[in-house]
Amino acid sequence: MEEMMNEFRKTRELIDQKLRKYMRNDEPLLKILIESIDYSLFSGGKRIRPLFCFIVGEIFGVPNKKLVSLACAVEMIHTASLIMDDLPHMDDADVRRGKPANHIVYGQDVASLASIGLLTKAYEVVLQDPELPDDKKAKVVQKLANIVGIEGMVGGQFVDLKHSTPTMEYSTLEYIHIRKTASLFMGVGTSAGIIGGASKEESLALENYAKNIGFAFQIMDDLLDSDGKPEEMGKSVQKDKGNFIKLLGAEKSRQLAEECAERAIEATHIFSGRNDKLIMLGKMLLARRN
Ligand code: GRG
Repeated sequence: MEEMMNEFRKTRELIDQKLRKYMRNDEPLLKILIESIDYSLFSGGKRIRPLFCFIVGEIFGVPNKKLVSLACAVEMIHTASLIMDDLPHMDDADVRRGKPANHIVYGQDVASLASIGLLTKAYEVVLQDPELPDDKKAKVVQKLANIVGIEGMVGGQFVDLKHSTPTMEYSTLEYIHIRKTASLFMGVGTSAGIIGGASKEESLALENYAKNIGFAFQIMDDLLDSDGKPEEMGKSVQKDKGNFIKLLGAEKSRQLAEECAERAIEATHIFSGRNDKLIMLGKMLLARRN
């Protein structure tokens, strides 16, 4: 576990350094927009998705320099989604990562543009990466667009906004969180697999692993929200919407998260002998406190 924590710290440093490079923009007229993007991009995100990206890369012997554009792209997509999610016409949250949400500081107009700007940049950094061959870049961008779009995060957010209630069907809750949360993990796993030359079976295993850890991650998020106070959690919590705790109760939710983690671990057997970090990541996500 200590080795993993060290790797995690190094990943955060590398990602911060590369993100600063990708986001560098000296145009004076854009100063506030870039400031608003930086405000959210460098506000203490855990960088779990980039870590997952590098772990998958290692399985296929791919050096981090071939994965870093993808790792940064997913962090850009993730941050773009958080900025948008917090907006008043979405989840209407004032606090994110212990700080005022982007739109509270910069206004809704700037926050919306920061979100779209980051999302678009994500595709650009992959497409411009000289380390990757064109066919792989195209496949990765197609995968990312798919997991963000109507069948992915956008669809999940829509169903969350329009159909989430404390008494909704469990299948609706599942629909929402596979798309809002797990799909980005799925996009990371399969995209890193594309870069690593994964076979069809390996790609399916990565998708299955990612779906399960992403889902477990969301259940843990709900458990932490239900236990925590907003100031401890660093974000607004306890909104009048359905979540795992309201639908299943805390104990069953925890049990479900553990089952998902077990399913994730089973999915890694195809990588036997190279799957120790995937297993550790699953355990680490279940044990998380923030
Ligand atoms: C991609 C711009 C865009 C929109 C898609 C708004 C939207 C549609 C989707 C919202 C998705 C969302 C907010 C999901 C929540 C996922 C989640 C559990 C976030 C917390 O992740 P952590 O704990 O966050 O990794 P940190 O702060 O560590 O980065």
